[in-house]
Amino acid sequence: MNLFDIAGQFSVMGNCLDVKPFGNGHINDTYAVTCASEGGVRRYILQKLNSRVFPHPTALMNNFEAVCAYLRPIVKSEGGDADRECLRIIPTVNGAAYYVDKQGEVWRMTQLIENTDAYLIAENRGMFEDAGRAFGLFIKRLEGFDASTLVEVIPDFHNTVKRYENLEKAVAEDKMSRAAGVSDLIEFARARKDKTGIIVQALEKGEIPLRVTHNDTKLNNVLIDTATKKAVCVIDLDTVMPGSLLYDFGDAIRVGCSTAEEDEKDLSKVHFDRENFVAFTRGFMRGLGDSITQKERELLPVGAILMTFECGMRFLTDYLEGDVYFKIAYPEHNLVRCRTQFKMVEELEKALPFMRETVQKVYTESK
Ligand code: ADP
Ligand code: GN1
Ligand code: MG
Repeated sequence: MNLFDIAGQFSVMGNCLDVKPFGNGHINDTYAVTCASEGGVRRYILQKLNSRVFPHPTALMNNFEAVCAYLRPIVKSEGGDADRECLRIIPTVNGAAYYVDKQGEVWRMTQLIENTDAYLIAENRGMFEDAGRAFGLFIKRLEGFDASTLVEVIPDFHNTVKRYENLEKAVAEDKMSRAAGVSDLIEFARARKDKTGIIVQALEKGEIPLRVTHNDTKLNNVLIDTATKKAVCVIDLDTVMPGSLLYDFGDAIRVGCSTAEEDEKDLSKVHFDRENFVAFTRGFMRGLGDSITQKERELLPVGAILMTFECGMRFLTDYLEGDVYFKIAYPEHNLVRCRTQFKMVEELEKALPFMRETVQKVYTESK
């Protein structure tokens, strides 16, 4: 089946004129579909779900639909434009939330939100601050959502202790005979083993609340208005699950406070951007308002370190396992990504006192 036939399985307006690859996510295959009817031209996002990462599409799409349905009236009641600020699922011609092709691949469609862009690196601090506001607001808006109705699509997604165990398992199995070449990185991870439980234990002890969180808050998962450069819509809802807001804060800092891209080969370019940290913290706390607890505030800087460390471990694990999870463009891609993450961990560790002061300062300013 070609892409036009697959697009034709959905309730689009008019005829499909064009289907082309779009965006640069690491997991799903994403296409922009252009359709024309007498009413004009409309574009849609068509995605082939990564079935290895997401083996239970019904549960995933139920989560996705439930979150969108919950957010829409909230956005409207706040005077927002729900068609721009919330994703809308386009059902199949049979009214289903997704389509399964003859190879068993799962496809879904959403409306393409026009006049927006996704950024790998923020163009300026204001943009990153507003992305922070959008991610904070996303959590705040979902505060009343019953987390127990969401399926944990990837169990232990941000369980850093388990991510560490998975790395050790990959080292022990060493399927690709790559471990000897990365002993420095394995040692780097081992030296931080005792830190891996901080968030998990805080959740277990009830010191911080379990919330509905996004769990994948890199900058290109929020669409930015082309003209105003303001954050319009949080996308990539595949991993919306019960979690901690420290995950969302930390993962965003991991990407947005690095002076280089995730796969920069020259590590001398990878630094912690302090001003970006101030900007994001300000935006995130504004978005959350009173929702954030004192203990969560206290742990925000640790969240940044742990999420960066965890992501580095995931890239390293995937490299050792033979690149079976993240899309790669060349054989060492996951290794390069791991090195940038671990460099950022060092940068963040050095900046811990600064991050703590900043959180306190931003909080005091907001009172
Ligand atoms: P992945 O899980 O692979 O990261 P995403 O859902 O994040 O997939 O989509 C990949 C990219 O496609 C995004 O970073 C963004 O550039 C673009 N994109 C996704 N959904 C939309 C949408 N509804 N409107 C406009 N662009 C979108
Ligand atoms: C993946 O889907 P995407 O590209 O937004 C991954 C995240 C990682 C990120 C690293 C479902 O995000 O957890 O942090 O790559 N998503 C999943 O860039 O594993
Ligand atoms: Mg994405």
